[in-house]
Parts: sequence; C-alpha cells; structure tokens
Amino acid sequence: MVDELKLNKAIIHADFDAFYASVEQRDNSKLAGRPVLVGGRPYSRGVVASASYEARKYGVRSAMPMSRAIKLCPQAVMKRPRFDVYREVSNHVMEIFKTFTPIIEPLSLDEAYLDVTDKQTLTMTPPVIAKNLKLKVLEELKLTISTGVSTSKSISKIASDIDKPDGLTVVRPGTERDFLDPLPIESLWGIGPKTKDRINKQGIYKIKELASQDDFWFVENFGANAKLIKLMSLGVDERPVLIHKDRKSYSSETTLNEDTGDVILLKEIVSRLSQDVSNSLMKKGISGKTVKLKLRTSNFETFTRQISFMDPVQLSFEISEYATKLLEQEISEGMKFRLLGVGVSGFGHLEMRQDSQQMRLEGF
Ligand code: TTP
Ligand code: MG
Ligand code: MG
Repeated sequence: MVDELKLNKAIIHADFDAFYASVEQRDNSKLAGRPVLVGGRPYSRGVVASASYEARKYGVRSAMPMSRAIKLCPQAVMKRPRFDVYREVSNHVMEIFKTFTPIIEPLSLDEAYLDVTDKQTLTMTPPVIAKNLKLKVLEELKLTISTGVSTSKSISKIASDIDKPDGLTVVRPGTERDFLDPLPIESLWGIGPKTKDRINKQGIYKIKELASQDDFWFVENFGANAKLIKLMSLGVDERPVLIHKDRKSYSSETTLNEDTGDVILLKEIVSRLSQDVSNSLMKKGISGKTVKLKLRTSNFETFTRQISFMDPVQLSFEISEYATKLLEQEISEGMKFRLLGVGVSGFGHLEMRQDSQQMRLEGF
C-alpha cells in the first residue's frame, strides 16, 4: 500500500495570504482585522502591492492604482513596503519548507513548490504534510499560507488559490480533470487577460470546453505553447519541481507606434519600463548592480548601453535615473527611436540563490 502511494507524485504549492499586508498587520496590532494597503503613494501614481482580505471586500486588488483603491475603500490604512522584513520572512519560510523536503522551487518571495513525493507514508499523506506545513508556518511566523496539494505543479498552484485565505485544497490523484473542467480558462498557466478575451470570443469559457478542442485549434491559438496548454487543460503536467532557478537579468521593452525623438516622451517611456523591471525585482526580492538600456533607431540599428555600480538597485526611481543618464548620452539632434528597453542584471549577492545552492548541496 505504501508502495502504491509512492507511485503518485505529490506536489504542494504554498503561498502567503496577502503577504505584505499580513506582515504589516502582524507587526502592528492596531491593523489587525482592518483593511490595509501596502504600496506606493496615491499622489505619485503608486500602485497597490498587497491588499489585506478586509480591503479586498471593497474590490481592491494588487497592481491597482493606489488612488483608485483609496476611493473604493477610504477607511483603509496605507503602508509603505518594508522589503527587508518581507525578505527575512521569506528566508525563514523557505527554511521551514526545507524541514519538510529538500526539493523546493521558490517562485517569488511568498510562494514555492514543494515536492513531497518521497516523504509520504501511510499516515503522513500529502494533505497531512500540507496541514503540518501550515501549522508550522503559523506557529513560527504568525502568518497564514494557503496550500494546494496534487500530483502536478499547475494543479497545485491553481488549488492553493481557490480557498484563500488559510486554505488547504486537495486534488486527489485521478480527479484532476473533474477539478479543472468547471474552472475558467484563465486559471491555467499561460492564459493571461488578452488570451482569455480572444478565446472567450470563440465561445470557450471553461477548461472543459478548452480541453475538447483538437490539436489544430491549439496550434492556431497558442502557437509554440499549444502542446503544453493542451496537456495542462487535460490535467497533465509532468514538469518537475526545479530546485535551482537562476535568472541572469530582468528586462522590459516596448516598440513605439511611431518613431520619436521627443526627449520628454522617451524619458517617460524609460521611467515606465523601469517601473516594470522594478516590480519584477521586488516580487523576487532581488536587486542588481547593472542597469542596461536597449535602443533601436528608426534605421533599425540596435544597440545597448550599460552602467554598473557598487550598490545594487531595485527601486524604480533608481533604475530610471541610471537608464535616463544612458539615454541622455545617446540622444542627438534629429535622431529617432522605435524601440526602448530597460534591464537590470548582476544579482551577485542573491539571497534566494544562495539558499537554493545550499539546498542542492544538502539534498543531493
Ligand atoms: P501575491 O502572492 O500575488 O499576493 P498576496 O500574497 O498579496 O495575496 P494572495 O496571495 O493572498 O492573493 O504576491 C505576493 C507579494 O508580492 C504581495 O504581497 C506584494 C507583492 N506584489 C507586488 O508587489 N505587486 C503585484 O502586482 C503583486 C501581484 C504582488
Ligand atoms: Mg500570496
Ligand atoms: Mg504569491
């Protein structure tokens, strides 16, 4: 029986509930039970990074402009993010995860996949492991996580989100399709808002309807991702939990509708791209020592310029400041651009990476 159990892969996806906002509530008892918004300032076009569940009742969501969030929920308490604290909590939770299995893939500061296939026994089933995980996190960090338990990464990730906050959703082996069928297509990895609209226009809303399309349809609609998305819609996802995930840089670029040499416009675009890159870095809790600017001129000449420094950057105004300096050096009379990109690299001191490397040494 134990052998039979061991045949099934067991993957847990764990994710903090309203991560930044919950940490703020935990560290300030006055905020407990109140709507809390962590993010940028409303008058400087800041956005909501995290909204407590009390605030979400009013329709507030992550990435919404703070000014709009405050209109929806005027009684909310606004807090500036304390990244150092979140990073510390993240390191701590990854340590807790390590006591359950060495096979951990962090996806961002607040979530990870855990492969507990080899840790299950007759009594210590994957749902019991997930329950223990939740208890230990609550005990040590005074924060709640939601977990999804299933045989694959994609289903566990969807499952962990279904009963938030403080959820524990189990999709038993063999019931993957029953679980997926009634869900909206955008629950699947790879189906963002634009793709969702495009597919919905064809009268396809539920994963069940998606899964019944033929291979040609998938290729027409998803190109290179066709096979992966088809298999995922059928509940098949063989991707392993990857212990070490290294990314060398984060970048964002845009092609302009019309070539331009307008310095103010170009600087504004650089600032927006810097914001994008900064958001990605913040989500990962990392900072880099090199800022890169990519430019394509109206004659399709593409080149990059970069600058490195001692202190790593993460915040958008810092990235923007350096990228703008690089831009200023390249602008000259009559020169027009059709593409701009901003990137950050040089994550030499990455904490998460050190953790992963250590895990790899310990685990294998
Ligand atoms: P999420 O796990 O997506 O969100 P959350 O933990 O706030 O809420 P929940 O999981 O319960 O739905 O992101 C984790 C943290 O990452 C979040 O607390 C703040 C940060 N973040 C941003 O800074 N910007 C964003 O757009 C998102 C989605 C998250
Ligand atoms: Mg979360
Ligand atoms: Mg998350």
